[in-house]
Amino acid sequence: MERRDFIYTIGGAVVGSRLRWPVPGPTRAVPTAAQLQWQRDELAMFLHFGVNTFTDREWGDGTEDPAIFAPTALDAREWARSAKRGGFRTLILTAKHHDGFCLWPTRTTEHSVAKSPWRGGQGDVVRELVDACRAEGLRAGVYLSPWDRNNPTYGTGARYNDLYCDQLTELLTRYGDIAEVWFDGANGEGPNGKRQAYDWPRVWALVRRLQPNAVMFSDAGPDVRWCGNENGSAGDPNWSTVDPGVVPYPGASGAGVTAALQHGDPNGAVWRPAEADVSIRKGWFYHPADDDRVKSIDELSDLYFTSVGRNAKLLLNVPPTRAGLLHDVDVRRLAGFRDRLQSLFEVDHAVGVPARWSRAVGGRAEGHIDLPAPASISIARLEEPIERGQTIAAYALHGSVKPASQSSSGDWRLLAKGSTIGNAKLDRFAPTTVRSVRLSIDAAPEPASSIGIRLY
Ligand code: FUL
Repeated sequence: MERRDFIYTIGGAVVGSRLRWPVPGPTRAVPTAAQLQWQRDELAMFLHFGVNTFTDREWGDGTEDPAIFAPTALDAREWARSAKRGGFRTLILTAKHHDGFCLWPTRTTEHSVAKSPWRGGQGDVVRELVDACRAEGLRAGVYLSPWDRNNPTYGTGARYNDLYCDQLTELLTRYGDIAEVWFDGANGEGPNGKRQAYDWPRVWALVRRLQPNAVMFSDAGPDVRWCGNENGSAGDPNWSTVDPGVVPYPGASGAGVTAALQHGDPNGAVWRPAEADVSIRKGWFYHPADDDRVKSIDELSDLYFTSVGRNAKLLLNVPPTRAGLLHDVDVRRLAGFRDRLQSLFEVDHAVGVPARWSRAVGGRAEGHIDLPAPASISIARLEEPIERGQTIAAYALHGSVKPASQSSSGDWRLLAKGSTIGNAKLDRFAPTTVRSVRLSIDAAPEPASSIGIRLY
């Protein structure tokens, strides 16, 4: 058996240790360049903003007067700066929520910012968001609610589909690169409500043609999937591969849907990683009554572990106020969140340490790293090279106070045990002083090619 030692680098710097062994090329689904970028960004910010901000509601009914949309000091640059300070890489705006009010001056309906007093009816929130993102080096995304409670064509089938595609066309041709298009599966129409038969293949093909580098989000992807809840908590295990037949369209219900969204499928033919959406506040829209219910830094940091740390991406909603600004409390929490992550992940004790693997047979493998000196660690970050797909189904991480070569079986203490790894798996454990760690891969549908290990 061939024996090799490796370290690996990202952006030119040695960032961790990597156990690596030779395997044939991947036969499993792999991400596109856009999906890879999307996941490596780790954090995106959601901005729920619109007439609900002014009515204090979560779901508008579509009868709102556009004149109520009157932010007094809207500053998208402030949103972008706060997002950047918090470590977020993409901002996704509710260009249209279920109430049908469009935050850009659309030709498709009168129900838009063009009929509001804001900026004298000349305003365009999507434009301001996109410009702010460009200025801060961030990506922009749009949420366009399929469910529309204002438009008279909603429920007619083809006519609404035409209108929806026209709205998408405006959003995807007027503003340059859009990184993510978010399709919400919600539809609260009761049994007597309108039923719209969406033409999803047409919608997806349109987005692909107009913005080939954008990822599309919905329950059913096609590029990234909902994680099955709105708590920011991805499944464990969490495979980035899915069986596309289980959730064929956004909002689909049925046996196995929730489990498929939460966990993916190790044998799934399609790469569709999970996005974990959650609000920093109780609601998605800004409500003054929620000012003392903003998630704490501890809670935000926990969310990082249950989303990014479980092979998902975190989409955190931070809703602008009626002024059109992020609330001070939220802004402080975002900065505190970033500072917390920075301090937790400041010192990687595995940086530059050569990793040795001792066996790689079938789906099983084992390797170790020796640290230069004993170190107290309490977090492990494991990483698969997902550009080759995702394969690990079970692992265990042990630590010893002695170098691996001097450790007998009684010296190894279990630090963490888990199932999937994917882009990142974070495990927290009681602070433990170790000189070496041993990683065993106990199950994998295909042998993994390498695993990154970082120890904090
Ligand atoms: C849900 C919507 O009904 C909520 O209002 C919010 O937009 C959330 C992100 O998705 O389905």
